[in-house]
Amino acid sequence: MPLTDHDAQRLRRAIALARKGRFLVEPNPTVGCVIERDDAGIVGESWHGGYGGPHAEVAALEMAGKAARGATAYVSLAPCGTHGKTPPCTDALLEAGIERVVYATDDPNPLEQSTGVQRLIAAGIEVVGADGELRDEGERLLERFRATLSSDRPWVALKWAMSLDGRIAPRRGTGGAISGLRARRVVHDWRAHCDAVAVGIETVLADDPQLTCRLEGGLPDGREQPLRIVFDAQVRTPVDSRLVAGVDEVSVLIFCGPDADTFRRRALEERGCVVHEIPMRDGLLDLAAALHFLHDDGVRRLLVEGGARLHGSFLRAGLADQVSAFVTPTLLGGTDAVPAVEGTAVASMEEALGLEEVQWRGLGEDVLMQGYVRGG
Ligand code: AOF
Ligand code: ZN
Repeated sequence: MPLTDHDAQRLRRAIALARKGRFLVEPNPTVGCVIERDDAGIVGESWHGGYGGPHAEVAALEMAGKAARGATAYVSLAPCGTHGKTPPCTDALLEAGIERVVYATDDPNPLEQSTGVQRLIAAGIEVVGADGELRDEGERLLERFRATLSSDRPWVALKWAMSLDGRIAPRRGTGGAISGLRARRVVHDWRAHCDAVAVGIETVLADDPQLTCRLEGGLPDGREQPLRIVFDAQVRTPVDSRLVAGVDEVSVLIFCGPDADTFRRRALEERGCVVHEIPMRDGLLDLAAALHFLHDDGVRRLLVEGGARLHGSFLRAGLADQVSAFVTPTLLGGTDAVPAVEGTAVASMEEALGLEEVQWRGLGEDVLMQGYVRGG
């Protein structure tokens, strides 16, 4: 049976919902889902809202509860039939008593190969895939996902909080929170929805960060603390830092250069840190080599939380995929305050690095601005 006009309208709604997951789920696809019953209208709708978190269908089914029995599920992507970080959506749909599934486009994940759709059909569910314009719209949601499927490095999200005059600290070597409480809570949620969090050694020395997710309600269901990473060419991470102090609970990986001090390296290893040597490139750690290593280790989403040098290096190497910047209404003033991104500036506005699909929202007094790095 082809799609009705009503189906098309609901599928469009699912596609619009999917976009709410932008900047939160990559390298996973953004997916939206609407659940509707002929007699009761829309009983549930949601989207994939965090990497490693519930898929769109599962979130929408949770909202629908018992009302999902006998309903149609509209999904922007064919429901998954395999077990990734979360159980297959097809199981959840069948268990909830969904009788019809309408989806916009197929999942290009080679692990999927329509297993979800086949299982639904085998279970006697009516499954309808869109074609034409609607399928194209669904496909457009997957552009970045397709690119990441063949990538051999993790998705890299840069995050910083800066004053209104674009500074992340008053002076080199100083730290302290710039953004407000609401913004900081958001960051803890991001830490729960990535595989690893990275900083540069200067940030460790200035802030002594823990880099763990410390949400009031604890870690979200099924999530673990992210691996904590320090880019530290000379292994200067202090053995009495908070990172090292908590290594038995949450792992620490330090990337060092070939001429790192053996004594300091051994001291960190004895404390339980993993120290991995990578080559240098132009006097700095070779970030591409580090990312390949992380990808081999199963890291798919990496959150980079500073400092300015590390941001600059990722951007200059073309290895950053998204920027998420909190802007706070304070002024640090002066050229000696630390800028959000260090390195040599572009020569002219024409060379400036632009962001795509830019989105902003207020969080208390702060503004969160996010975008995809062009060509990232
Ligand atoms: C869906 N609904 O909302 C999404 C899907 O590791 P996991 O469990 O999050 O699985 C990730 C894979 O699941 C991803 O590569 C893609 O194939 C599919 N994404 N599928 O049914 C969703 N996000
Ligand atoms: Zn799924």
